[in-house]
Amino acid sequence: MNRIFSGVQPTGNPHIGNYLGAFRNWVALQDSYDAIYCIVDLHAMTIDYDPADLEKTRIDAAKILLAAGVDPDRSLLYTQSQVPAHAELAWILGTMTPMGVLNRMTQYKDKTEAGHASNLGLYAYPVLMAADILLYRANLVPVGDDQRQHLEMTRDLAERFNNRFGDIFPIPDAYIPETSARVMSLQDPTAKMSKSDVNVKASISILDDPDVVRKRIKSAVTDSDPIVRYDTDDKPGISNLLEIMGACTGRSVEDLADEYADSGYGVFKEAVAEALVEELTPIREAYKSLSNGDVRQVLHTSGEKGRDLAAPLMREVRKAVGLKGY
Ligand code: ATP
Ligand code: LTN
Repeated sequence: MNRIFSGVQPTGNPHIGNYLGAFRNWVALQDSYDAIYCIVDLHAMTIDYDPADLEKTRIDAAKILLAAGVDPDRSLLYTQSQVPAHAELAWILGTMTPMGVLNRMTQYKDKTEAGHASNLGLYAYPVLMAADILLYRANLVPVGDDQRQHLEMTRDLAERFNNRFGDIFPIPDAYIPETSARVMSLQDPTAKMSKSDVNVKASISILDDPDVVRKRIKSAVTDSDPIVRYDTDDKPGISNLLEIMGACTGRSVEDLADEYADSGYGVFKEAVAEALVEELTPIREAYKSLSNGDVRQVLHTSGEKGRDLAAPLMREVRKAVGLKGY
């Protein structure tokens, strides 16, 4: 079976962008792939954080993924720091990553411009991400649209490594969904919905109560022309809501736009909110039924399996680069 790998940073409250753009596909792809899912705690350390919070957000992220349907009997779910080979492979890949390539990565620029302190970890973030993926010889990486550039860099690094040291890594493909790959902020529909947005009205968390979901959709920024139409340039707010509803109902945005064209924004927004409530309710309920102890057990078992899976690949890599052990 082909392998998929993906990761999420334990940096706060996961939102519907994370769910519709990524987690939902992680769950669906378990049927046809050997799946490895990782809470990337080493990545989360690249911006200012509180160690006590990190423990909570790691468990919470894992609990949300289990509640959403990641099945620990079929897939691995663990934290990156449990498998030290992620960091070792990142170092090796870092020695073959040109500075020019890292200078072109937009995330470092975006984060430092947003006020995050610059540090080597933040700069080298994409190299660690490449190591995550290549460590398990993943073929497919389900992510949201914002990870496109990192995936391109991962493919280039795999090729660079293979050309120099022999064919060790498959070249991984990104799996980016057609709708909802970039869920936008509800307050500024030209910006991505983000965990770090200080405006609480801009996003909906996966665990938000139905009333909060309804309130947030109701106050979503739209435009003054009352026609519901999919047009990301002229009507980014309405288009975002159409994408959210499309992802929740399995209907195309065109089909939904036809149905709600003349119904008025109020009625349309109510329908979007109900579709979202229906999608999120089972997850919220499953989340409540999971204990932190259950989650720790899953992480522990998967972490062991991850270390076992990574060991033979790392032996091959060490040998290929001239670091054969004694
Ligand atoms: P955020 O911007 O919300 O802080 P992030 O991009 O830093 O999130 P993660 O939480 O690690 O990072 O993202 C987990 C997954 O969710 C990734 O695959 C990412 O591409 C996807 N994702 C994040 N935001 C969105 C969004 N607004 N729409 C669709 N997918 C998203
Ligand atoms: N950078 C990703 C998280 C991430 C990831 C990965 C995703 C870290 N390592 C490997 C896919 C594969 C983000 O969503 N911010």
